[in-house]
Amino acid sequence: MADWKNMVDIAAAFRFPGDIFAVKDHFGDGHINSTYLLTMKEEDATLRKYIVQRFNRHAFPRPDLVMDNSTRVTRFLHDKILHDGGDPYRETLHFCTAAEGKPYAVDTEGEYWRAYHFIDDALSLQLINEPGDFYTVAKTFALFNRRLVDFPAETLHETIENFHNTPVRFGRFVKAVQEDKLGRAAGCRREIEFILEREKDCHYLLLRQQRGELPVRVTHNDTKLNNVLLDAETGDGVCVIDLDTVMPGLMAYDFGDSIRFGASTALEDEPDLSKVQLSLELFSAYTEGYMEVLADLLSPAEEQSLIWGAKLMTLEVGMRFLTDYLEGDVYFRIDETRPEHNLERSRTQLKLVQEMETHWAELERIMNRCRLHA
Ligand code: ADP
Ligand code: GN1
Ligand code: MG
Repeated sequence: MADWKNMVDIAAAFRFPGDIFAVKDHFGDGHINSTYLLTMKEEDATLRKYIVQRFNRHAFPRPDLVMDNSTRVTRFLHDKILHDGGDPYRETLHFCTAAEGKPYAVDTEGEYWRAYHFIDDALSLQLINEPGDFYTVAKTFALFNRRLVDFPAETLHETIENFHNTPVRFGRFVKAVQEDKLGRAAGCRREIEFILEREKDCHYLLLRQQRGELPVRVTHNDTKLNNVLLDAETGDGVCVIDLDTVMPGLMAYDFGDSIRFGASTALEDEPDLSKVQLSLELFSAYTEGYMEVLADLLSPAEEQSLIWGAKLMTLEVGMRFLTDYLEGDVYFRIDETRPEHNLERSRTQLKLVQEMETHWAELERIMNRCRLHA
């Protein structure tokens, strides 16, 4: 494996004690960075695991700023968790330091790497089988937002510009359709039309933020189900991971992205659309857990924005997958045996948008019920 040699240098750069015992590549299911599980054998034969990641520089032009955000946020969380009587080494990430105390190392090819301690006896899910697990995931993400409520959001760097600026994402999509570099647009006319018909919707959240109706908070911005670790034995929420996009944002982004991914009855890239539905049961489980932790903190306008968050985060990612398909799969990693992977991903998202529109009144009813019970 080409990366093994690389891993020797990385282990040395982070001064991990011991010798490399095992390297597992393609660890996790992320679409952007490259994740490895590294096991070191220490002098006394102890095996210690680390998560090692190489930054995708196309997505993250300034890894140093990403790490500045991540280290400040995790230090802040560390103190909060201690204060709450929790175990900070289990409930938040701990980054390893390299030369000059930096939380990243740069290899000879100019690639940026970072590493953190592996959290034992925990797992992340790709699909929900038990609604109770989704309720737990909701509480874990909501607690993350809650603990960061007094972190000064304005001091965080924007690690990816306009990350959840849906109108900007729409503009890039339109450009990709017009350029149609690979001649793929003819094969996805229906999907393109579906998105174009929703141009006005793209402005919903931003407009309310600009009018001062929605506060800017510290948000995670990538609240996929698999970015929460659950205790392998008890199923309790353990830790929110994947902090690269922690930035100033709206609560609706985090609530919305969780629903987008986790309240679906199928995987994000399920090719058989008849299997893809919005589960009202899962929506309800998430909303219940979320409201239990955050209801007293949200303004009425924020509360009202949450369902819109679900629709817009889903439309936005659907648009981004389709943009990438039209541009030749330059952003999201695809399975090489699936040339239409990004198109298939886009289709599941658009199907979910449609389902949300159809069930809008029910979603509102569930939201109101959960708020009253919280
Ligand atoms: P990606 O950018 O690839 O999504 P993540 O940071 O989400 O990277 O990590 C990928 C997977 O690795 C996670 O879904 C989780 O299962 C596992 N993982 C990540 N960090 C840890 C950790 N500190 N301890 C244990 N497992 C982890
Ligand atoms: C990417 O890195 P990962 O797989 O957690 C993407 C998110 C998308 C998601 C779709 C930095 O997340 O914005 O919502 O794929 N991350 C980045 O699954 O673009
Ligand atoms: Mg992840």
